[in-house]
Amino acid sequence: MADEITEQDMANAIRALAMDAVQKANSGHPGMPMGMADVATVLFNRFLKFDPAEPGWADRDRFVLSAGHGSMLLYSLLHLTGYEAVTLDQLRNFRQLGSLTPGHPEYGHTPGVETTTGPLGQGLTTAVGMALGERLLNARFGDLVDHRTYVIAGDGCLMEGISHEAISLAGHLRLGKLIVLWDDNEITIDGGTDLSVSDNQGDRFAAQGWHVQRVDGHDPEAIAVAIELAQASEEPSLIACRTVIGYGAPNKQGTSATHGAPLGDAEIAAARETLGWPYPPFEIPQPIRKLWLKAGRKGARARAAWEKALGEAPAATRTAFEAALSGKLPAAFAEQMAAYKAELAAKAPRVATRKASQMALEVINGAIVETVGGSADLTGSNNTKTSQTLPVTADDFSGRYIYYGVREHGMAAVMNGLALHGGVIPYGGTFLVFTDYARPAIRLSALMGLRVIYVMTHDSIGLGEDGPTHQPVEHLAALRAIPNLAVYRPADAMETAECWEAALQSDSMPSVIALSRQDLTAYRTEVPTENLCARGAYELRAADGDAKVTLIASGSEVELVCEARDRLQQAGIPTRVVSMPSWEAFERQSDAYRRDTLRPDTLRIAVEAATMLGWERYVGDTGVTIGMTAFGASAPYKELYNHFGLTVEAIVEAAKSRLG
Ligand SMILES: Cc1ncc(C[n+]2csc(CCOP(=O)(O)OP(=O)(O)O)c2C)c(N)n1
Ligand SMILES: [Mg+2]
Repeated sequence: MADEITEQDMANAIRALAMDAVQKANSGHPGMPMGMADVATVLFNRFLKFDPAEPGWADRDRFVLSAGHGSMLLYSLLHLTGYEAVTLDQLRNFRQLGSLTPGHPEYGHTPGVETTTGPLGQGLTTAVGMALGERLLNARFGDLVDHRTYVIAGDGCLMEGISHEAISLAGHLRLGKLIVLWDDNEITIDGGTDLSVSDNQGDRFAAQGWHVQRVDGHDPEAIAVAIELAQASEEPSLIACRTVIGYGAPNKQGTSATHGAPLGDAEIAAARETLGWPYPPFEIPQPIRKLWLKAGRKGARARAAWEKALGEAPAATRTAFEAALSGKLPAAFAEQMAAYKAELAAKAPRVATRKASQMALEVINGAIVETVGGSADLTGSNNTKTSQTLPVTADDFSGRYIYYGVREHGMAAVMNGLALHGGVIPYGGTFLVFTDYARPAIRLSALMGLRVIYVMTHDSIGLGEDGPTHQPVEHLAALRAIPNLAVYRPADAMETAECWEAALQSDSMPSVIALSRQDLTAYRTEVPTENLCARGAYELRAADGDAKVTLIASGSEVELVCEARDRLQQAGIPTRVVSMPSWEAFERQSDAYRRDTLRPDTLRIAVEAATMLGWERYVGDTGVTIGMTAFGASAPYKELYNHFGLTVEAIVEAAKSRLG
């Protein structure tokens, strides 16, 4: 048998595993793996540079299954090529609790899965970030970083709006080592794509600077030729692979019936007949298995050669490369931040926190060469650029600043790709209100536990005249609701430095740093002995006397509560102030610390220029929340604070009336 085995047989192994695993799980998506089995076989068998023995090899090609519902395609490939952890039993346990084979691929869960996919379009855009990461590191380390990024995307990925941002940015930056294999099967869940889309995708990609080819996705030689041409292209490549969804299932193929449901025993039996695959479920004949394992071993030599090259590289290069890939912050960073904070304590600058963020970044970018900044066309407002960060262009990837353009969603997903690629620490800015435009990718940063830092300025009605379209109200609450996402809202320059430091130190969590447009008084004027913001909340002002009231605020409203505290003290009501830049960090503190900070024995009043949803937990049943209950308005910001009742007087009055 060995001599006659073809890639068609190898592809049929994927088809069989996919239809059998979906049938056993009684849920899942057999159509896409069966349709793209030939394309994937050619890619993994002939082209992809990878080594199942070392899934983390830094110079491996990246493979992203953007059409994440086709997860059985990826799991079959990982199993067949020899990723040890992905056993046949794991395939048998497809979609079961605790298995390595969840419904959609999850990064950090299954070796060989490069990114979490399932929300259509995210994988494609994340892959743009990976391809960009490759170029950035290549500019720093030369041939040590020289790999490609391959994507399998479906009709759905290309319909999603984010695909426009992804394709446009990749074309603009001429990411020639990015190759997208489009599963052009003309089917989505509702039926034929003609129900909902008439785009000429080839023309669309070409118009955005891509190299475009069309092939029969069931013709291995045609696929191979197309991949070779794509590899040679200096532009990113789209290969439209015309396929039949559910290929091999004689009665259902070519229809949406194969998209997301088990084929059923009868159709599976018929498919076995059609494909010439007489073997029982989950059984792969040895000769076919051998060929697949051979495909999995072919990268070992390339990896050995790469490791040798790394070993022979100049010591300084090797050290820098390993330091970059480790993701650890350099020792000098803490010292330089300490010096900067001492300077802040002495100078007590009254600046907007967005400005303070830039001041901190000037130190950070000087100390950490891995940071790569950017903004979605608001560089001068977000203050994300510093003296060290020169622009990244299609002709020169040695810079550290990305002009993401007006593409918030794309920026966030690209930053995920940069973080996943490794070797860089991405941060990027827009207005806090537009986190809504980036939210699906922010959610994935959190789900994957990636160190991506979102610099979100203009964080409240405090931005003033631009009005309610630009004034976030519900955004802090919405972001705080995302698990594993640290949301920071610093109150002054010192807190901003501390929040940046905490964000950089959390290497398995993304952070949002919400920053003011308006200038804020410096309240932290002592040289800190610990990072108080990393505690989430802390006592900023003690009460004179036995505290009756605790005023809690974040960001710009700390100013209000500090003034209110002084008035209450003058009125004979001992009052303390708690600054609370991060709920998430606070929740991680000990019970004792939280109790001592919140002081439930006092009247607690929380103030924030945002919806107060959730603050009840910190003020208790008898406490008071003062915030926004409606959208903002267009006016100078001080007038807005008065108009919406966010005033020192309102806070003082609330305390007095409650204390009777
Ligand atoms: C953002 C998003 N919206 C909707 C879905 C639900 N969904 C999963 S697959 C799919 C259809 C995708 O069609 P296509 O990419 O052509 O996949 P095929 O049916 O060809 O496998 C949809 C709507 C999703 N996963 N993500
Ligand atoms: Mg489709």
